[in-house]
Amino acid sequence: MNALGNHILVEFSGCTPQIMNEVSTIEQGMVDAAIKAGATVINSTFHHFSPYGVSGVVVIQESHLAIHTWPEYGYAAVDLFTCGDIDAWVSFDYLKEVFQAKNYSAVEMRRGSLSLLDRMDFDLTTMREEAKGRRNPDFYTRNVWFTDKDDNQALSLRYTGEVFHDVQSPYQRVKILESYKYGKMLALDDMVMTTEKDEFHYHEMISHPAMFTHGNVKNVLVIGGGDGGTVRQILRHEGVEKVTMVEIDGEVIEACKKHLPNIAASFDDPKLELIVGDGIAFAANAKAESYDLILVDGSDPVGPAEGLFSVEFFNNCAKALKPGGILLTQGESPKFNEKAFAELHHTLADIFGKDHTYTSLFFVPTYPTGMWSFQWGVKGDANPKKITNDDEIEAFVEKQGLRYYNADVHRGSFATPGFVKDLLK
Ligand code: SPD
Repeated sequence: MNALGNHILVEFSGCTPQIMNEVSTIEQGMVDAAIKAGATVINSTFHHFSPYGVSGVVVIQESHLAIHTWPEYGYAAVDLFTCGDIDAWVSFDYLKEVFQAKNYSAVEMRRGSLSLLDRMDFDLTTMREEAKGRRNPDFYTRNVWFTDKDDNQALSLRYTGEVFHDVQSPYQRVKILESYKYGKMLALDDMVMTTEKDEFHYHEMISHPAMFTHGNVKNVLVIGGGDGGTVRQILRHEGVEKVTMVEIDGEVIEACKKHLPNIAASFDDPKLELIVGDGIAFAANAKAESYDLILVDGSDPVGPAEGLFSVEFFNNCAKALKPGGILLTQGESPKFNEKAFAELHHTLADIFGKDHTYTSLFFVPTYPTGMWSFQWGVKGDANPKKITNDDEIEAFVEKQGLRYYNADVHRGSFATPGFVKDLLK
């Protein structure tokens, strides 16, 4: 070859969109494509973007293979840059099959034309000696990332590439992945919902503060909450007589029962009535003044959960609450979804009255920005900021082995930073 390297710039189109969004399939395909061409793989780094798109590089001893995908266009831009005797067309042929590309084109160019370069002599001895102590291990490390993001911010979790469950339900894409730091996690439409290791932050805070504010909850309605974590916490309270849970997507329940059994641990509880159905319609038809507590444990306001942020839905929930009842809903993040956060607060303030509307903040390390909220509407005079039952709370915390909630955290969760106060004005 009269050049240092060979660069093939490939356009794959008409590819299967699902494959273009499958980071582990793409990574494996790229690594195998390198190996099939006779290259030595040093390292691979791949990243999945939410809701779709994958970027990654396989570094080989003979240069690199790189890819960027646009699943929504069934398109992948691939670079096959090799040097030495590697025939990257072997990689090209292989990837064409893996991606099920209907159309493809490629431009090949030589890089580093030897007729234009002069070789220079230089002494490597000292550099080699210095480098001995800092050699990288000569095996390739998988580096696959899951990203939950909007246009400007993201939260990424490194995961093993292992996808235990991946089903497109009639409502959303239901995935269970294995993250390194937080264990198995549930993602809906590529947004993190819960993980084995931090689920207690969210599930303790959606349930116990309202339970201890009310003080005598017997009949609970949970809308959403398909992973089962919320009903599990509610059912820790002995005074609860009945929990009705309405989850629209049975696929979420099944996936969590199978792969997250410690969270989905209470679906067989005799106090639970589990309804796989539309929570919005359920609230519209609910008997007036029948629940002490309504918890809305939905996902973000896109896709099937959008209606869980509407005025009509909250009006129906308010009607279904008994006097003195409490509504608490997943309130989004004041740092990530400022608009949804503020609008939700104002919707509840219009329905319940400004003085009966509260916002609690808590920390979830696996949600973008980490700062998340629950928003409250109280049908009566209970004030969650003014609890007096600390002893009862601490005894419960101790007995149940809670790890996030306690009386101090209860009060502290209502402390609002200035920028949050501004959003709530
Ligand atoms: N962006 C994440 C919002 C998630 C709300 N629901 C989580 C479900 C946990 N039961």
